[in-house]
Amino acid sequence: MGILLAKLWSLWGDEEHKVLILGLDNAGKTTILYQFTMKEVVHTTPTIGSNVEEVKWKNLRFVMWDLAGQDSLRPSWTSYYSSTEFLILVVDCMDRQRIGLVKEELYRMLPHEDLKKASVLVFANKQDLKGAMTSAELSDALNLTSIKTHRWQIQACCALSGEGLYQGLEWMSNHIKR
Ligand SMILES: Nc1nc2c(ncn2[C@@H]2O[C@H](COP(=O)(O)OP(=O)(O)O)[C@@H](O)[C@H]2O)c(=O)[nH]1
Ligand SMILES: [Mg+2]
Repeated sequence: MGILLAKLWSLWGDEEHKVLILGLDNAGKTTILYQFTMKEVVHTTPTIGSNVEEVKWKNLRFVMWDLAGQDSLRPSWTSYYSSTEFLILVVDCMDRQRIGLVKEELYRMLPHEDLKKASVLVFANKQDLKGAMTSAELSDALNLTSIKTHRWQIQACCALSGEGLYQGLEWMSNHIKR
């Protein structure tokens, strides 16, 4: 009975879905989190090296962790991995020089035990800037089509205007694993 109730409850969408927002420093992670919370704000809890916010979308509750992306802080990402349902990788599409580094970080994360079940949403950010990589270019650069172990999606966006961000949320809501 308890299990049945829990299941019904989860169908009503009251469970939390853990989301990690990762990417190099300056990619636009915090801007994206801020855009999401401006629309459906609940509360803020800033902590050292990360921000966590609850984002409500439709009848779903996403708990989003925005982790600091500086070199020295990236190794600490693994301590946040457990029970992650979605990984949002934010990429600065003007930063062609560090795209190799982004790729390295992505393929370092994917095999991690705690991320096995996570779906990956790549935000090709800063599309408003002239000369930014398109999502197709970014997809090639990251070789996304080679990823068979995780469900993934790439979405072009501009975190400043919010363009594209909700398509990303929409994709996530459609890929909640029950
Ligand atoms: N032009 C442009 N700038 C952006 C965009 N998203 C973020 N930025 C800027 O990029 C810088 C880094 O953003 P931030 O969210 O702090 O990056 P984080 O280090 O990944 O958290 C800030 O100056 C933002 O205003 C975007 O879509 N277009
Ligand atoms: Mg930040």
